[in-house]
This record gives sequence, structure tokens and C-alpha cells, in this order.
Amino acid sequence: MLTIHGVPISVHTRKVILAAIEKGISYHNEPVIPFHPPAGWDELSPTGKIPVVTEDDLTLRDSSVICAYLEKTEPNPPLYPDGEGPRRCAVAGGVRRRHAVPRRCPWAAVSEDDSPEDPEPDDG
Ligand SMILES: N[C@@H](CCC(=O)N[C@@H](CS)C(=O)NCC(=O)O)C(=O)O
Repeated sequence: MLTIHGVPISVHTRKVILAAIEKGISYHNEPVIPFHPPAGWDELSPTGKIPVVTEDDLTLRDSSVICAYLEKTEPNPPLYPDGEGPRRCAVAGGVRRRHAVPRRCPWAAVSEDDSPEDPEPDDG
């Protein structure tokens, strides 16, 4: 079974947990707090960051890498929309490149206030 090391208060850990739940993948959550890590944590996470996923002899670090792995392992339901444009938006939103994401992109994890230089669409 997949073990997700990290605590859900971390947005990156939460992202991985939500991906697993969405895909119906069973997991065990090992609640690692990065500022009070367990012994040997630096071997699992050389950068000290959460989340880390382990499964048998596999160790994955970085939430986007982990989500890409989950997407391959269990393609349904897909985490990313179809089509090049929406997919680019979703990936950019996932890494929170706030000002690089157009406001109209519905998949981007940005609020309207985050894109001040993106003008309102012209209604006319
Ligand atoms: N790019 C990483 C970022 C992970 C990250 O920044 N995790 C934070 C918690 S949300 C962390 O572990 N911070 C502790 C530290 O930097 O020492 C990912 O997507 O997994």
C-alpha cells in the first residue's frame, strides 16, 4: 500500500492525498511534520520537505512528481483536463505560477486578485 508521509495541513501533502482519494487509491498517511522529523527522515527526504510517498522499494518526492505517478498508475478519473491549452493551465496552476496564468483559466489555482496585470475581458 502507498504511504504518504506528511501532514494534510501542508498544501502539497493535501494535493497528493486528494489525488489518491479522487482515484480511489488506498493509502496510509504517516504524519511527518518537517520541523520535527522522525529519525532517518533525511534519507527519505534529502531536502527535508513533505510530502514523500513510499511503496515497496519505490520512494517519490515532490507532489507534482507523485501526482504524475498516480496518474500513470490509475488513469481514472484523470487529474488533468484534455487538450493542450487546458492542460497547460492546469500544470501552471499546479505549480502556482500565479502571474503566468491567465485569469480566464478555470483550472488555475489562482484567485482573481492574484492577476492584477491581466485585464478584464472585453464584453463588447
Ligand atoms: N515542490 C515541493 C514543495 C514541498 C514543500 O514546500 N513542502 C513544505 C510543506 S507545504 C515543506 O516541507 N516545508 C518544510 C521545509 O521546507 O523545510 C512539492 O510540491 O512537493
